[in-house]
Amino acid sequence: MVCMTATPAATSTARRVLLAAPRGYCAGVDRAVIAVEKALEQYGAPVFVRKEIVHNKYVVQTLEKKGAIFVDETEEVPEGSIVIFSAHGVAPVVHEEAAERRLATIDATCPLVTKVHKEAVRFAKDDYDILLIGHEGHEEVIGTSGEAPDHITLVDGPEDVQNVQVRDESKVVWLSQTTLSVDETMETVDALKDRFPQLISPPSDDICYATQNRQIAVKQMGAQADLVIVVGSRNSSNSVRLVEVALGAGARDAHLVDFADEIDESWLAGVTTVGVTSGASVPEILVQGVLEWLAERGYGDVEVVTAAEESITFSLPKELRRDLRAEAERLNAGAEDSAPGK
Ligand code: 0K2
Ligand code: SF4
Repeated sequence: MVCMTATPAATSTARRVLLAAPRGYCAGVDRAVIAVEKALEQYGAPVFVRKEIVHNKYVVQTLEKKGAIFVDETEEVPEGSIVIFSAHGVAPVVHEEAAERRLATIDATCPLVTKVHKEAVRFAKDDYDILLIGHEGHEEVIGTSGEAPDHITLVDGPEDVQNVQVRDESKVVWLSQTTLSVDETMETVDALKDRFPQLISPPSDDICYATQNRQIAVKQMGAQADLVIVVGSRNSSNSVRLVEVALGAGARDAHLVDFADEIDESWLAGVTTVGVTSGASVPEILVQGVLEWLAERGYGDVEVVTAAEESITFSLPKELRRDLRAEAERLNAGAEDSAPGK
């Protein structure tokens, strides 16, 4: 049994766990995972998903067991089937390919990623050079770049700034991937501004609220921790960033694990305070597994370090809402037809 309090204790030599809040699922991930589950209920298995719906091993394995089939490209999906696009977004060409193959699509792109796509389209239409700060090869960056490939240049961190070429220095804007380190992105922006003083910024933050809040929380918690354990998968950009931010905040040691059984006992040597958090694609059950593992080794006292409250939610993808409504109406009509007296 793990004991939890919400009040940070005074510095002590007793073993303890600091549990970051917020952590785990964001609104976009929750929506995307529920979209796959609802599609399986509504249409029956199999339902195809292009790429991992979110970058988490456990989520993918769990949905596979329920009948989801994960593919890399739409060409692997049999004609006429249903395919769901992941939370990270897709380039317009992927929608075109799906239409050519007569696939029924459900777009689970997070609305906050779609917002960045729309910014890219708008600035490209106004003929800006768009400097997209992000990690090369990441699905979100591929999707956003695909909105305006002739106008977008990827800038993969501060060290990449020297390589950037633009057509007109008076018409340059930066945008970013939603799941980057806030501090490193600002370093990149500063370096870009040194090179292009007329560079303009996105109309609102591209790094999303969830990424920002999880970094603020891990900074507060990491500053007091000897060891930070971040639950998340290796291909999860925002989870990997949490490890870096924890170390930057002063944690002596920090590791990323998918599951509690990946924790190495040797990490606990000389450790009094363990910080625990999780990426935006991580179900809480995995964090609970880590807390139990720690409690079994004397770290049963858990204090929650709250950096922000989150209440944002997103409605399901419109294709699903439409079909779920039609199904509800059909069931209602059936119930009325069979009602007593009919
Ligand atoms: O952090 P990543 O962008 O790699 O993605 P996930 O770990 O799947 O987290 C959810 C973010 C999805 C879109 O922003
Ligand atoms: Fe959306 Fe942010 Fe979650 Fe990505 S991390 S799915 S942008 S809320």
